[in-house]
Amino acid sequence: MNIKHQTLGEFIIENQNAFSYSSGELTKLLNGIGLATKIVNQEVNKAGLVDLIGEVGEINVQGESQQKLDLIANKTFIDTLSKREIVCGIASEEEESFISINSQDKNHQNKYVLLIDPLDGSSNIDVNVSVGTIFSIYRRVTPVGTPVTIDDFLQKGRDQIAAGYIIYGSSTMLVFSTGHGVNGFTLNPGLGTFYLSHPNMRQPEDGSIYSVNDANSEFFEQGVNDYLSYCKKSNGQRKPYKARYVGSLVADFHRNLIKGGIYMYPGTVSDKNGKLRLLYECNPIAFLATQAGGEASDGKNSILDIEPTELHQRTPFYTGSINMIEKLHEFLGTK
Ligand code: P6P
Repeated sequence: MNIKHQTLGEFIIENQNAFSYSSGELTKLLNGIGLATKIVNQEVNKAGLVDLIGEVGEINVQGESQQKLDLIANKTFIDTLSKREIVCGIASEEEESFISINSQDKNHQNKYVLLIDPLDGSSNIDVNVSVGTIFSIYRRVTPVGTPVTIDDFLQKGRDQIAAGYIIYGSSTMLVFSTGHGVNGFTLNPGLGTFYLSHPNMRQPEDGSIYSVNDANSEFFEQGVNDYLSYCKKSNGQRKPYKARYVGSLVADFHRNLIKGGIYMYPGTVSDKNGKLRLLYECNPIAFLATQAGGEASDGKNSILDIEPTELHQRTPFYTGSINMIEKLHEFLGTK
């Protein structure tokens, strides 16, 4: 048993005074996310045994076919956090609009809003490849005591109070930051407890792994393809980089965070903003990347400085080791 590792609960209590706007609410919110994660983890781990794999037969707001586990994960996070009256609003990849959360006696007193991709990479579930949950937390900007509005969700990534992801992989890990570095917790499924297994995670400044769906390269701008050619070339100093692409952002990002590397989802001729969603995929991952000493850009500017205009807006997305991002920008002519 990991008795030497601090538990998630102990860690949160020990560090809650460092949280911006230190208040019990953020502590409750992070613990609520930990609880919802354990419930989703159980469903993901038994998906093949009960009729939980496969598609629902519905299309979500993104125009993507919904997996059964997408809906279960979405409902689990929304129900768990709504019942605890911790947040005043939730926006989800699986919901067309945001959800205002208030029980009569609370009168919209909660301070935080949550944005979430409940199960990213869910098309991988049927083939037992790692999937993940991604979350982003802001302090509301409209007056406490009033219902949340879209303005509470359309905030720049730099203003996040906290962000993180869960990776349901060979082990289940919760990785998050409250603006004071990045810490990773591994779930001991036998005990149902998260233990601090990766304290103060730092992304190596350099790496030799690139993650991209190469099949789309004929539609990439020239600078992206020039950078990919650079990655594949050996020269006197180095061998070609390794190509690693799981098809789950969380899995690719987690590996590159630990080993060093770059993840790319460029825009294309037909989809200039690419595929990934700014508010609940790119911003939280960008927050973690920068907190760990890495970088995240849209090819020109920091992801964290993009002024959002729509809940489900997309952006080209490049994140990883800071020297790899800089080299990419050289090829894009945006350095
Ligand atoms: P493609 C999953 O749908 C996702 O949003 C990311 O997790 C993943 O990196 C990407 O899309 C995969 O997209 O077009 O390469 O299959």
